[in-house]
Amino acid sequence: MAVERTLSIIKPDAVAKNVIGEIVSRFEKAGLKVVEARMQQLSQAEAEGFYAVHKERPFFNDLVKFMISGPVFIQVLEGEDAIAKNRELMGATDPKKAEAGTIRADFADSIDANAVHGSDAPETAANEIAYFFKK
Ligand code: IDP
Repeated sequence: MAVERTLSIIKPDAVAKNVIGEIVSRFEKAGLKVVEARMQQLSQAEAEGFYAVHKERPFFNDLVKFMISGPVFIQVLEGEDAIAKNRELMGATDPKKAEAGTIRADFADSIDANAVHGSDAPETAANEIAYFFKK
């Protein structure tokens, strides 16, 4: 297994619930290391740009509105198989379908307000990390 980096965002619903620490702790216990992090209020343009791949989807406007509804906690996680490991810890997009014990099963209220984002593949991870953490 290769050491990878992936982008994780703790979304406004989870930040508002005051569970940043609990979520980060799950990453750390699974062997993922936080190598970059910051709290940020996204602008509309930043949220639209980040989710540009979904711009034709019917939920796009609501997704952007939700992502700018409060601050988010953006991190780069590093570790063996980090991309898949993070997705596993997150659980399914729809918390009703997420496995028990996953972040979304435990902290998310709905498919719209689903607590976390995580990159889904090496190429998107590289692009998403560069989007928020410009070197
Ligand atoms: P992911 O976050 O699990 O990778 P994606 O399919 O990339 O899921 O979708 C991005 C985000 O868009 C989801 O996390 C969720 O907040 C929102 N989303 C996806 N599908 C729907 C839907 O059918 N209705 C409302 N929101 C959705």
